[in-house]
Amino acid sequence: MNVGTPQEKSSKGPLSPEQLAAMNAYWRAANYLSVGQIYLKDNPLLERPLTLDDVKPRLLGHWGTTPGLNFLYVHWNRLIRERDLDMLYVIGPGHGGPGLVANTYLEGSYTEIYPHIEQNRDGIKRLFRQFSWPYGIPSHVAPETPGSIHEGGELGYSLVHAYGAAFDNPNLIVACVVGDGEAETGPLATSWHSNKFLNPATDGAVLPILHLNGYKIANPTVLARIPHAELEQLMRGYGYEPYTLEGDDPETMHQQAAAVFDVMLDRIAAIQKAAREGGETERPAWPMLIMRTPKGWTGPKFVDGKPVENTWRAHQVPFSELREKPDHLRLLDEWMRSYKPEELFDAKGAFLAELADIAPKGRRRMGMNAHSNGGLLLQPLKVPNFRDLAVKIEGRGAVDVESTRVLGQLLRTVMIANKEQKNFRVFGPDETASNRLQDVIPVTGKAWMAETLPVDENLSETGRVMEILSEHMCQGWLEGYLLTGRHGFFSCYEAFIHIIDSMVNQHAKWLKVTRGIPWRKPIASLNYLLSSLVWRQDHNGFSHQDPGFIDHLLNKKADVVRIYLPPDANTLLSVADHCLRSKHYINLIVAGKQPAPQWLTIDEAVAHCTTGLGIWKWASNDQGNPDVIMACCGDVPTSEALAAVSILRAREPQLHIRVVNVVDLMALQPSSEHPHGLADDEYDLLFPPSTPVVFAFHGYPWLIHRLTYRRHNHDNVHVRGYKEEGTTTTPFDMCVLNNIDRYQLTLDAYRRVPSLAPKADQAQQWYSEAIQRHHLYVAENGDDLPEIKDWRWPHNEQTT
Ligand SMILES: Cc1ncc(C[n+]2csc(CCOP(=O)(O)OP(=O)(O)O)c2C)c(N)n1
Ligand SMILES: [Mg+2]
Repeated sequence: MNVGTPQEKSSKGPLSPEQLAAMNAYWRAANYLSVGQIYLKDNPLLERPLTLDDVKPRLLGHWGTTPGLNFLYVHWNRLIRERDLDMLYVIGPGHGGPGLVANTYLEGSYTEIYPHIEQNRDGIKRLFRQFSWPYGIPSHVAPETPGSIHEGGELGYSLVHAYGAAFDNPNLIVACVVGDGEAETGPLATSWHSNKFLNPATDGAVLPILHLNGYKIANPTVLARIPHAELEQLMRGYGYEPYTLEGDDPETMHQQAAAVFDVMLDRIAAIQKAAREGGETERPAWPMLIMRTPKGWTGPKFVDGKPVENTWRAHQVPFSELREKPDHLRLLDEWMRSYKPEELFDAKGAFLAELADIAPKGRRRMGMNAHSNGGLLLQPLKVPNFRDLAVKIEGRGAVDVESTRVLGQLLRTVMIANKEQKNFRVFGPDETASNRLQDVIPVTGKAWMAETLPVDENLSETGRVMEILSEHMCQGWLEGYLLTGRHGFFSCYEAFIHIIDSMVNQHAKWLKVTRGIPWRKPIASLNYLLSSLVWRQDHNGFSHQDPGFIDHLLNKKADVVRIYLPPDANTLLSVADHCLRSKHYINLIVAGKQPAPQWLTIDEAVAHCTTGLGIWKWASNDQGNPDVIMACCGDVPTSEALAAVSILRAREPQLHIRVVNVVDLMALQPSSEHPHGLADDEYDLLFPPSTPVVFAFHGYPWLIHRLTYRRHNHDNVHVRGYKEEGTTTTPFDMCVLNNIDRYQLTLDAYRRVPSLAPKADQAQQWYSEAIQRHHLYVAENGDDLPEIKDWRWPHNEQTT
């Protein structure tokens, strides 16, 4: 069905003349306030002719997208009031920030949150001045913008965020504007498929609006330059029922918009009713709108003889040479007066009461919707006692366990415990089982609204495990879910998490900024498990080897990121328990899925994770006075370091060796740099000044230097890690290729400990022979030497 095609242009429609006039006036007010924010620092009501003194010295902002966003806002307001809707507004072209600021001001939310932006002349002046002003507010929708869950600067994520917000919010409607340029991005192009995962019975609705204003910054958009029928087919192919709204005459457009939205909202209500009351289980074709309106609608048509409205020239500030060209000042004056501010604001500058009255009230205002401030709705996650799942330790390293499988059992108990409150989901790009978290799946199954075949397993319309082969989708859904006050967990292959590097940047910014905004309440942490790690890509090889996400995350603000490398299942349980309960962080857990030796009892694990790093006394023989410290971080490096310790202890029984394991990477930093950082005196007790440190690290070695460069003993720290030598080979050969193997670590000790210096040449010889033996065996047998594969920690005492 197609409502409001251009052929049907008529000023008749569902709006009464009074309603139409009020809505159009409201829209004019929003447009007026948007232009004012971009251009003015004074004379906010144009009570005197504009002068250059009224104009900001630097003109920053984006006009082109804004009138379309404002148009929709006033229509959402009508629908919210008439249908008592719980509605969230997500805008993809986040550079339309002035529009959302203007609208939240007009509806009163802005002044309620920021009382100094009063509803009068002074308030409007401040509203204008603060925009894109040093220490004012950003030009895009941002954490500061009421009603936004979206840091709108980086395009591509609106629709996936909208779906994330809608999951498990059956009464919510998320109106989502997708920029036609934004629609060209990979993440957005995939986001349409979210409708295969949205259950009309138990989730809310997403109402996508493709804002086809025809242009990006400097180019036409692809979707605006394909035949309309092809675009509709594309949307149908994505599983939507497309509607179209096209035109530029305001009054006609208001009527047509009201008509089409009534139809679309009725359609959504019918879909939900059929699913909720009629037991309909077929995937519905949800309505979506193609809105073809001019870029920079109602703005200047020509500037300096060139067309601006309905072209890419309207994208940012349509004209900016006000100081050089007197004509530009006149243009601005005319443009702003075309909205007739004297008919919109009273003598004191307050928005006219009869216009303000058409906005929704209280929490129904989109600027005040509680879902947009998810911390307000956050219920603590129920995390059952992880100690019940502890791996029993009968001898250090005596049993091999797939650590992440144990984590899967914890996630299973969490899924069960929170099934009723429906606020926990697990996300993964088709890797939940591959990462050995499969025990969580059967609790609810995996979300799936598309077709099923008998061969399928565990697919369910009410599944709470979300799997789609798009890291962007997993990340975006989870962000939307968290930002609206729920909890989640994302597991991913280590190498491919880089796909969402940029998305996590934006989320980290959101967390950083919202920490400083008192009205934004903390949300649940974004929890990652990276598994299928660099060291154990036996069957995949180089393409699957990259531990660099740790480095990426480490650049973020210390009060936002936490990075953990638990060396075994019990430490993983303790770390995961902590992360799941935490708020407002990005927690990165790096843990292997392959069978690996288990080291700590659950009590030891909890104690170790609490400090973040510590001496493993059972592996050390330093008696408080080490000759060398064998440090390790990560499961495979920990095993190699311990194997090196066993070699050293056999060869050099007099040597005092201390083993330090690091779980919480941030503990290595000085306490001045990170809240988890160990105080210098405590650090010096672990790593006494002038004691050589041989450090085996999971990731790129220079990262450890970066973290410890200010520590007293830094000159003595010698790090081994991944140095980009990857291939399809045996697990131990990967270590050898990157010089993090037990033989190399042993040799490093010989080279660095003064008392061993006389034996260094001899050790070098021993090393060469060992490596040669390894190479020959691997080449011949395609597997590691038995002494490597079957190695066990030899200094076992009985532990329970
Ligand atoms: C991922 C990303 N790439 C590039 C940009 C730079 N950029 C800002 S606005 C814009 C054009 C957006 O066009 P569209 O989505 O059509 O928005 P609108 O026309 O509504 O302004 C671009 C390329 C960006 N913000 N994000
Ligand atoms: Mg556009």
